[in-house]
Amino acid sequence: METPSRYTITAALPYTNGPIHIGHLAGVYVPADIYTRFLRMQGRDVAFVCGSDEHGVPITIKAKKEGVSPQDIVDKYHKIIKKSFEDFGISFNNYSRTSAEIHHKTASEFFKKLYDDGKFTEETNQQLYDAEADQFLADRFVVGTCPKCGFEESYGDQCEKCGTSHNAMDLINPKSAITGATPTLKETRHWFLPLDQYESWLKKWILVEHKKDWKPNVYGQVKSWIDDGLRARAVTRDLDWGIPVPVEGGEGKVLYVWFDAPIGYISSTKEWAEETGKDWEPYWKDKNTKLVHFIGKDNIVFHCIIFPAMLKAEGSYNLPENVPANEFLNLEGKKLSTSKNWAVWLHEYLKDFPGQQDVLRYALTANAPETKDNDFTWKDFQARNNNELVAIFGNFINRVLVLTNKYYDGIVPSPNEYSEIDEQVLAELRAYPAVIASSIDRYRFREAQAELMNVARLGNKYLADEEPWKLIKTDEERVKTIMYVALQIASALASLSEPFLPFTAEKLKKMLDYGKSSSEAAASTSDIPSKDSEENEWEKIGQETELLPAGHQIGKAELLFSKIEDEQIQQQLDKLEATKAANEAENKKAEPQKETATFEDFTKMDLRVGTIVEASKMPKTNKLLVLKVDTGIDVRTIVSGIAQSFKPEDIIGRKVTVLVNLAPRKLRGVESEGMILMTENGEGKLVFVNPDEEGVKNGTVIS
Ligand code: B3M
Ligand code: ZN
Repeated sequence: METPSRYTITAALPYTNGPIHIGHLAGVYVPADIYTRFLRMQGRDVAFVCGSDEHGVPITIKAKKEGVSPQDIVDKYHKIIKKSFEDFGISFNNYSRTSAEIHHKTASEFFKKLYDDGKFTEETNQQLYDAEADQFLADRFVVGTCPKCGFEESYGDQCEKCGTSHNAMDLINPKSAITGATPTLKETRHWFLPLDQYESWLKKWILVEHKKDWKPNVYGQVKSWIDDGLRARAVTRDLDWGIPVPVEGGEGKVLYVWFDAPIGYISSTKEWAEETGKDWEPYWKDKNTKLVHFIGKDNIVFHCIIFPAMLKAEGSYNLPENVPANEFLNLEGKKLSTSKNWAVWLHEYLKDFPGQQDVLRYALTANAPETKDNDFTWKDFQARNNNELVAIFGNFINRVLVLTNKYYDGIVPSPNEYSEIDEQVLAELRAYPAVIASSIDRYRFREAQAELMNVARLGNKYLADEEPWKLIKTDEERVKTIMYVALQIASALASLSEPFLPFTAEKLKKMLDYGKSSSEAAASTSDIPSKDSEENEWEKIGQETELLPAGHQIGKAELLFSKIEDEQIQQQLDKLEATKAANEAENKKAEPQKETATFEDFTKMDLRVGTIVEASKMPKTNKLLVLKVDTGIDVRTIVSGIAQSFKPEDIIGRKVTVLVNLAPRKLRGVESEGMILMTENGEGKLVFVNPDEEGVKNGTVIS
């Protein structure tokens, strides 16, 4: 495509069944935001849209589990997710939600159009059914073995292991995710999108036309699906949560979530257009608009095959120019998981690292899973901050600001003649905008950010080599030139860092009193592009012009970044360690039931409530406590193996359950006359029997 007249940038709509974590940010939202901010800085006309994906089975499952309605769940998480995006500077033009009326209408009309145009096939066939739950089993309501890779916990519509998308009936050994039952079959009628009819068109469109410009991981996946042969996909479901099927015979059915969700991009654009008095249609239909979908790799099939086939079937929409999907980010070597709580949640990060959004953005981009799965570790996060943001970027800026204020009361000095080094440094600086732009254009955000850091390195090295703080005593005129050059580099950094580190850029611009703030930039470019009429900061850096003229007054130095201490990192590692322990306890299976006891057996046991009145450690052991227990019948001695869980002084006065007629026995020479009933809490620690105690699970043995 020649230079597009406008861009429609979409970022995957997050499922609204939990908050978002670093994996979401790294895989989708930070790259999409870098791309968009960069385009806006070039004066381009951009619609950057997203919203909450509020339909689908995971949400109904979560609602069932919590005993609330699906609407309660999506209301709760929509708010949290939206706030996280705002907090991290993800600069959507609009963040909508698929429960919005405008979306229901748009998706419904889209379906109706395809239906009226005869683009669907209708089939009545047998589908998996859970009689106990009185529910058809599709998508995440059913798990079983993936027919392609053998993974035993594949979902009905997609295998998380190999990414294959399939029909629930394809699963081997299916089980209901609601009751665990083996499903029966029941007849039902649905509408299908006959993907097989789009196969040759998809082949040409992707495998020929986009062979060169799509990322190899995306192209490879798509090719393998097409090579395997495409089959018709049901686009309706027998569920009650979703968008009602708007045609005859559709009663009691809703649109498949993956049919309605991508249409959410269109509804979000419409909502934005309505709010800002724009026309949404050119953003989706004008041939000179570039449509780009940012997604994670598990969404490739939906954005590269199914949604394009839907758009093609409709007929009037553009197709994506590119789908720069990322691979996955792991956390400390393990797959991120919402259900296992193996994650760094954005709202929690901000509590622990207030104001440090850019540090996370930076670390995630530096490690972005662009070509392969990658690992986030807290040590690396600390190193990126301390060794790069603080030691290079922050250090350079601080020196420039402090020295300019100290030597010249904050007024940019007039330079004298440039030395060869000055010329060289300025020439290098001028080359960076094009280098960074070229990486961003090719969706190589890690590379782009590494080049940005090289600009800071250039400045840092220049000052370290020229040592103005020494020269000031002997050659004041030379120092003026050095500081002038350093101030130009600092200004360039303020602009070039904006797509990556928007909060830092804003702060730096304020400190230098330079350029447009990012919020101003976002506001001005949401109108008509202003390429010619307004100054393009990015381009300016690449030209000869000075960025900060002599005589310009700058402000005071403020710290851009601060060191992250070992203790802070240890705290995060401890948090993960606790999650690991909790998961292990959760996975511990209940012990099998013992042999049947008759009622007579049971009545033989004399259980009483007692109070511990004395407690002391049994000499020379670390497991046993000697207790005196008031049983109501008498005060007797009981030896109990609980010394590792309780201090004697803490349990005096505790009420306990006592088996009083257990045959006495001698332990280390002390006669024990009974037993105190104990159980374990969620962390495997002994506790006195009190089933209400935090973490005590069903099936925990009392002994
Ligand atoms: N909600 C899947 C996900 O969050 C899905 C994306 C929809 S994009 C139209 O991974
Ligand atoms: Zn699989």
